[in-house]
Amino acid sequence: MTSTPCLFVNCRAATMAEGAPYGLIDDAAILTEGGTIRWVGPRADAPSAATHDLGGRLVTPALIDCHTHVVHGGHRAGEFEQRLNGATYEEVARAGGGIVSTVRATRAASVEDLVASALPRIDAMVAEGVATIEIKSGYGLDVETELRMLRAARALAALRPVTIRTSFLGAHAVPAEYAGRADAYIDDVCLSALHAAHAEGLADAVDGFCEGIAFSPAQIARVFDVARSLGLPVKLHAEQLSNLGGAALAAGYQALSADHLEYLDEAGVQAMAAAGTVAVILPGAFYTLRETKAPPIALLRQYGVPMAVSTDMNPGSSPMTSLLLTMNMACTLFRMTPEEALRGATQHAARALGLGDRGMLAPGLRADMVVWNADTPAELAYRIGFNPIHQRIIGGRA
Ligand code: DI6
Ligand code: FE
Repeated sequence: MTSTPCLFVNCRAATMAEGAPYGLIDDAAILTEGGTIRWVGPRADAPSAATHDLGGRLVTPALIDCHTHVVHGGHRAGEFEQRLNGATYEEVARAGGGIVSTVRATRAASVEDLVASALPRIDAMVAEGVATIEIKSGYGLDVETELRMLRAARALAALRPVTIRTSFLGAHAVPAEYAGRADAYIDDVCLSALHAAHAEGLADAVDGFCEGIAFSPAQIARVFDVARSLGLPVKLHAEQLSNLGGAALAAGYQALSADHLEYLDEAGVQAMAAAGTVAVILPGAFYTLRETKAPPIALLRQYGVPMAVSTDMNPGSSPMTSLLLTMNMACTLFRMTPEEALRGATQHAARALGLGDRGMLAPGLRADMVVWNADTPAELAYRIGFNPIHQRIIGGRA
């Protein structure tokens, strides 16, 4: 971390401050010191300090991927291929595919294995300017493996210039050994694992999957009650495949976010707006599952619910690491604007993680920034499969 003040000049800064579109400052200067932004504004008004010329390029806050399952064992390319060769969902499941295959592979993996397999995916994210990544457990579904996943997530933070935030997702699926006994799974495994994860400082938040194929609102509420008693914030996979009222349930717990939301209704939107819960939009899963019902973007906009966008990186429904492509998909598939997409990968993603120290270029916030070979911020969502990154400045360090 460099503590000498540095003035980044000759750049267009998309500060994401409210007021102007993208909070754009055309000929901007950004003063950093000790890993923190001290001043942002027009270059003509800048305080004097040693300068660093950014060649007229675009600068944004570093990107934030606020919903990932990037730590997991194995992959599911085989079942992807089987399906495209005509196998039915049932045939794939009978051949040991689906989420259970990821659980099997994750249980067989050591912390070192999980770290090694996640690293190339983390690197792909970092290469696109992502500097904060949320990582969930949820493919262990037994106490030890849930803890191993979270330990692997924590270990990754020491290996790359990223902040990792963990979410305990013990309520992701009912493992085969508890088939038909979801309540017993919650009591015997999920809540024990949550207490153990909290005791070891492994969980920054608690997540769940509220869905017919996963857990009911009542079961999720039991997990959230324990989260609340431990002082942990919650978030929820809600309304992805059907409407069970998960978003309103989460909002009732002042959730940081409700995620997916394809089947969200107006009452759910209102509950989220009242609670200040962020809507995390996940177009990668929508695309992979060939879902046809889009989340209610216009309603979320109308009620002023902040929208984040994220990869949902996971081996089943969203084997995608590109947050830039996610931004493009949010625009093309869901008609979000390029500005909403960029706010969704910066300012609102930070809020979805409860992080008040990043996501914008403003005094007092972390100096996590990305310099792009781009003229305008809309280019970030506009291009498909192209990475215009020029440079990362993490903790003020160029
Ligand atoms: N929503 C999903 O789509 C996935 N998990 C979740 O909470 C599916 C995860 C998988 O298939 O591995
Ligand atoms: Fe997910």
